[in-house]
Amino acid sequence: MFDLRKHQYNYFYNLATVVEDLIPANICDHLTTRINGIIADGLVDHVCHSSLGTDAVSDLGGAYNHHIFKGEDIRTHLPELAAVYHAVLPLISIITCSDTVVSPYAVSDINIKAYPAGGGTLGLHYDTNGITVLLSLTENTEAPLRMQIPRSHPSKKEPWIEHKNIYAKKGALLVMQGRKTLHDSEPTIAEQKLSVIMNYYERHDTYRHEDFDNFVYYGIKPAELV
Ligand SMILES: O=C(O)CCC(=O)C(=O)O
Ligand SMILES: [Fe+2]
Repeated sequence: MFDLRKHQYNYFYNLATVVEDLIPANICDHLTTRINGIIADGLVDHVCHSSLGTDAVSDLGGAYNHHIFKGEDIRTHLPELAAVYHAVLPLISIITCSDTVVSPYAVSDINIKAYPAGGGTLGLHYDTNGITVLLSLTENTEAPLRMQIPRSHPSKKEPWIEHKNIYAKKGALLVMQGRKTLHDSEPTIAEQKLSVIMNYYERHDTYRHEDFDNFVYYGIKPAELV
């Protein structure tokens, strides 16, 4: 049974929780086949750059190598994923105990990052949006999402970082406080990894740095924050 308290605890204390078996495996496989057809037809961009990040976009300048489906690509080719994005909003709202809203940014509201086998990756960064939700379409034994969770306690002299690796489970939904945890996607070796990224905000806070989308989608180096 769905254990709301467990998800709220994990979301707040561990900065992420995973709701398993949200979408049946055969539906994920069907979506994967269509996604790979769209990539093979050259209809979506390949993001491939490294060392461009700055503090302005909360990025540490790692390597990026994945195909990207932007908001419009999803609405054109995979409209059912846009429906999922809207349909799970109440679930996200109760897990995060927040007045969750869908993103007002049409390029980045819902994306797919398709990491190819043999080096598909995403550099170390914080997310700009308050609530990040990842729907995994593949089951992976490699290329985990690597999270750094900042910890501190009055009984300890220094704060410390806890490292956590989360491997993609087909059909699972990960709900994460992406602004509070540095994270990346470890390079793939032999497997493809497909993440559907759904960005949500809280009603009172829909901030997004204006250079961020040019950086992540088009590899344009952002200006420093002044
Ligand atoms: O695909 C992943 O595991 C991570 C994706 C991510 O961090 C992002 O899109 O901001
Ligand atoms: Fe992220």
